[in-house]
Amino acid sequence: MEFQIGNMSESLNSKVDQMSQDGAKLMEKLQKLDAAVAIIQGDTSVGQVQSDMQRVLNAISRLTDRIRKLDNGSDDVCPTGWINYQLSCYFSSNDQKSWTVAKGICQAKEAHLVVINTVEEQNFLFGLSKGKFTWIGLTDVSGHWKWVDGTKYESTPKIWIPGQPDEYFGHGLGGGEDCAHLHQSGEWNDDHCSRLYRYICEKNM
Ligand SMILES: [Ca+2]
Ligand SMILES: [Ca+2]
Repeated sequence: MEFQIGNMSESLNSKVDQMSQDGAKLMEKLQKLDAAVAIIQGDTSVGQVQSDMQRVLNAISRLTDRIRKLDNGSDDVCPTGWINYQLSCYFSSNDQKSWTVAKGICQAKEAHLVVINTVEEQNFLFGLSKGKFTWIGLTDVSGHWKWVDGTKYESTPKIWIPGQPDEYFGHGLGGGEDCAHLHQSGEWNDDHCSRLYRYICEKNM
């Protein structure tokens, strides 16, 4: 009996040993996993990838809508008076408004002041603006350049006239220059937001 108990406690001991070794290995793996998660969380490019992914998903959804419209035999992908380019519709104004009023007018049209996502879009917009000063949906009134639809400024092309934005103060209108517009060349300048320029609204097809 004593011998049996002795054997049992020996095998129990060895099982406990084994379990604590397994436990230690598990803990080691958890720590490695923890470290890996910390590295991923610290990697800001993950956020960028997520926002790129969101844009692709949005584009696919708009494309699906477009295919559905074409299927229905309707080719008017944009409202009357709007021009289609790629996955957006654009409204180019004939009247001239301050940047803030123009922004509100675009919103009332369920659109936003144009956001320039690619060089191709920039080239298209240059054609649309016909060399006239034209507000776009870019402002640094907050201290940083921001697109009106939340698109990250860092992720888009920057087509400033060399030397711009210069936050010029000498115009006597109060403050500097916080709103961006297409200049004659189509390149961008920052100007006083109260100036009356044409504007382009953009919305999804
Ligand atoms: Ca755009
Ligand atoms: Ca300027």
